[in-house]
Amino acid sequence: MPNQLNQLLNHKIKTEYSVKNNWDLTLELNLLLTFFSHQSKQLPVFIYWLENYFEAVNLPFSLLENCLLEIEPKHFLVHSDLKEKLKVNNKIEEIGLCTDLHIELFQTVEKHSKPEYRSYIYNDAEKHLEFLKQSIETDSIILFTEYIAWAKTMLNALHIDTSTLIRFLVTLRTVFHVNNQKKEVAFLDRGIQMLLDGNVVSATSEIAFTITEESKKYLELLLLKERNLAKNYILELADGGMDIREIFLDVFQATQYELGRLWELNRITIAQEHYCTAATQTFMAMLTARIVPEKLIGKKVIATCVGTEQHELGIRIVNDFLEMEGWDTYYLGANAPMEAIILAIKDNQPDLLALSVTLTPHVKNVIEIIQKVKNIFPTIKILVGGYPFLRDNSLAEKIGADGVALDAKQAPIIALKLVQNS
Ligand code: B12
Repeated sequence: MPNQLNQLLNHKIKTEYSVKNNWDLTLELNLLLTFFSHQSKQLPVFIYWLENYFEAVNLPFSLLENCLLEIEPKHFLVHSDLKEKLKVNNKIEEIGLCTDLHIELFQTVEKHSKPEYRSYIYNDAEKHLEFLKQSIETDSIILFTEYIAWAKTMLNALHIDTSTLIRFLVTLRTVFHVNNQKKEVAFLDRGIQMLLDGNVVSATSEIAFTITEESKKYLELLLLKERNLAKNYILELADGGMDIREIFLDVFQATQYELGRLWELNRITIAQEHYCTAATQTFMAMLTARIVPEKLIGKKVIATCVGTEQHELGIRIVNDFLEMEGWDTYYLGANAPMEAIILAIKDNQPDLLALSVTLTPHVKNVIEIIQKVKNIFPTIKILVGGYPFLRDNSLAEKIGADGVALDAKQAPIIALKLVQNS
């Protein structure tokens, strides 16, 4: 019966709406019929969930009702008022509500029996909502769809089907719909439609155009646990005349991107990534010691990550490149609280503040720091960079930064322009 219903639905969608559809609602229809036959308390809320699914892809819900009536005339879908049940009063409640609704509807079909099931679902809801809210706050659908593509890639690599993700996004939509949160609904719809259209791959899972012969060889040695050979290879490159900047970007950065890709595709373990990253950090320090800085240009920079951001290699390379160009640098690294950054500015009086962020939810920390710094130190220029800025090229301007650079090669050029113009 669910198969028959699914076929009929798909046929109608194709013929009556000529919509490109990759729907397979067999599982959901099965659930609907089970809820019907047991007259379970989940039935009204599940019907509402299904309405949300249809609305997300711009199809009338009556389509399902008609198909159902055609196959089994006794069925009749009743609307019910769910406003009280799904009303959200605050952020924490929102995550819990999405989690509980999803579990209430899908625990049986997703076949999770582990006691940690709720915490898995809660963590996923928390992550999805963090990325969603930050993308909305910066009005950046690109950041959200890129996140969805990333989540899909990660799940598929763990052999979890895309439909599981779609189902969860519909649950979130259901909660936001009841609470009349239109932006959230609109962003979720874009994500759901994109997944149903297929051909979704995250930018970080594609082989980076930056990959080089040297980075391939270097990574190969590290993955073979040949740390010493990898070190010797780097020394060979440096002694052979390869510019340190080139080694940083064409070997280290390219390798880091490739490591991320392999981790995302579940082809290397977290330990392998940590091992390789740690080795690279050591070799970077080894090369930094060889840098003979240019004559100081009389400009000072504070370079730092924001909030709980742990990805620090990017800003460290930027800092080293600025130093090579004669900047006086004060580097804070990862995990820098806003108060510490403000204090460092008071102490050092820099011309430039360079802020790095990798995870989209941390963009809010950049916004907060920019606002605070502009308020207290109006003459300091702020340069930003990192993954969200690579994806959305209007983001830096939107959040009030003075400049953005896509990599460490661009950074000194843009940094100098900013402080010279001031
Ligand atoms: C190493 C690594 C880690 C290490 C970081 C160690 C360290 N000390 O830095 C550890 C293990 C801590 C880590 C943790 C996590 N990571 Co991680 N990590 C990476 C990895 C593999 C490499 C990062 C790196 O070193 N890049 C190399 C540098 C040189 O490149 P870059 O940062 O882009 O910097 C350049 C430019 O962006 C620019 N730039 C950067 N900052 C700035 C600032 C300024 C001012 C300017 C001008 C320019 C600029 O210039 C830089 C130099 O050219 C990336 C993969 C990737 N694609 O980056 C994943 C990656 C970033 N991590 C990822 C994830 C998911 C996580 C975790 C959430 C995982 C988890 N479940 O816990 C946590 C989050 C931790 C946190 N709170 O920050 C995802 C993010 C996906 C997404 N869509 O958001 C990625 C993309 C992996 C993947 N492919 O899935 N990670």
